[in-house]
Amino acid sequence: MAALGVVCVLLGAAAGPFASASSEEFWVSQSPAHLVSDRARFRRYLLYDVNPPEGFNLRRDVYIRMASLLKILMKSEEWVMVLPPWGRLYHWQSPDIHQVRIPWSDFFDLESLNKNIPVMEYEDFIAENGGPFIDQIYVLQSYAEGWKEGPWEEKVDERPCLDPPLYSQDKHEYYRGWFWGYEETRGLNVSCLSVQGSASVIAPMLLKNTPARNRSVMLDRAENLLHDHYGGKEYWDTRRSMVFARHLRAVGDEFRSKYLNSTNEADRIPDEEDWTKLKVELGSSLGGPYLAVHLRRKDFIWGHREDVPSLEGAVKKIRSLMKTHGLDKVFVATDAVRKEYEELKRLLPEMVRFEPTWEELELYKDGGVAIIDQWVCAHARFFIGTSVSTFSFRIHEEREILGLDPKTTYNRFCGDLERACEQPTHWKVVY
Ligand SMILES: Nc1nc2c(ncn2[C@@H]2O[C@H](COP(=O)(O)OP(=O)(O)OP(=O)(O)O)[C@@H](O)[C@H]2O)c(=O)[nH]1
Ligand SMILES: *[C@@H]1O[C@H](CO)[C@@H](O)[C@H](O)[C@H]1NC(C)=O
Ligand SMILES: *[C@@H]1O[C@H](CO)[C@@H](O)[C@H](O)[C@H]1NC(C)=O
Ligand SMILES: *[C@@H]1O[C@H](CO)[C@@H](O)[C@H](O)[C@H]1NC(C)=O
Repeated sequence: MAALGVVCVLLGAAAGPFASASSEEFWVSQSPAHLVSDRARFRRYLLYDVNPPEGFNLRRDVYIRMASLLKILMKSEEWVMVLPPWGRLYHWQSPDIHQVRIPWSDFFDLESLNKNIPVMEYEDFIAENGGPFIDQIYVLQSYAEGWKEGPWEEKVDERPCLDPPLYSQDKHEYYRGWFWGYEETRGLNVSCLSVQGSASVIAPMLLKNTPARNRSVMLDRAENLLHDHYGGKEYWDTRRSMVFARHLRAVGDEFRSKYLNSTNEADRIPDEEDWTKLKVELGSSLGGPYLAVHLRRKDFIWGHREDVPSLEGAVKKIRSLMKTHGLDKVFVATDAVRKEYEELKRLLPEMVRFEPTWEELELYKDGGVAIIDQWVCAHARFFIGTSVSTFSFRIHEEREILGLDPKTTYNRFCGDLERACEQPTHWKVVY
């Protein structure tokens, strides 16, 4: 039986060709078994994916939760995190641009990530594993009965799948699914786990499994696991390790200097590449001589939310902030659709925005452009964002890491008619 064959190959440290799949293009015929170090040979792989509608910035948060799980697993065994390729995100709508199977190195600095936990790209996993097979997939879900009265309890149990599974068996009894656009990937087994609690709740279950048969484990719908210690040292270690890719930082820096008269030296922003050595006194950084704004629109205005301003309201606030802080330049990051953006430009003609050429967009993709926007916002003397946008939250964190004064960071626009306009919470870095 085919499934058995795969198990044998994996047991044999991916050494030989795999008969029933040998005709298929994915098969790595030159198995690099002799190149694989002992450590690699015995380590186990943690893969994960997130509910498809979730955006880029929530996914960054799920990475932090998975990293904390990985740290727990590594206390008992050798594990490595396989980074889920980016793609098919709802908000990444630029036409004619290929936006699937994007490796993490397009957006983040892998060397920096690796200083926190061992990580590898999915394609490297395929090569090291000897093929695109995932031994065990757990689809995480809540409990059918919900959270009953009584004290909060952390638990995990194997349960029937509540939703129709997103994986279907092919004629070889392999499970096929989205797998980040890697159609050739197969799961050997899929089952559902009801979970309630933080990421660590699932660790005993993964450690109990026999490694030889469950070397690679994927947690799908990983957002169902919560943070172990939101805002604690471990949270911040992982967050700080999520340094943007060097080429995107370089584009952002060039833009700052060219259009906003902003350089690290003049802005008193530390020039440290290594996040493990970057520790700044809050308020010691000054930031560039501009106001930065994150105006989240699209679905935030379709819902007519009362905590989101009209464009007129936003521009009024922008003008007043520029005056108060003596800033004559304003950088705007926004997802506004063209028509609304033109209206904004009419109301605020002096605004500066990062507008990629088609070539640049193709190169950096929507995710890279969003990162450049976040980078420029993170370096401003004063920042104001949009209520409960994770995009704005990630900018807060970046500014906190850079050591800007919290007063210049935790600000948000208020809805035109909003009465109690509560401002964002200050989360201090724990080193
Ligand atoms: N370039 C750019 N893109 C933006 C901006 N605001 C939103 N976006 C895009 O819209 C997406 C939605 O925002 P995210 O924060 O990532 O999505 P989310 O996790 O659903 O979070 P919310 O903002 O809370 O909805 C982002 O990933 C970007 O692709 C912006 O200011 N600049
Ligand atoms: C699939 O995984 C479930 C849950 O771990 C397990 O009960 C079941 O025996 C597995 N099936 C196979 C064929 O390995
Ligand atoms: C993985 O481990 C579980 C639990 O120990 C087991 O039921 C399952 O059969 C294993 N999966 C494979 C593919 O062997
Ligand atoms: C740029 O900033 C420097 C101070 O860092 C200032 O001396 C200079 O006048 C500024 N240039 C412009 C064009 O605003």
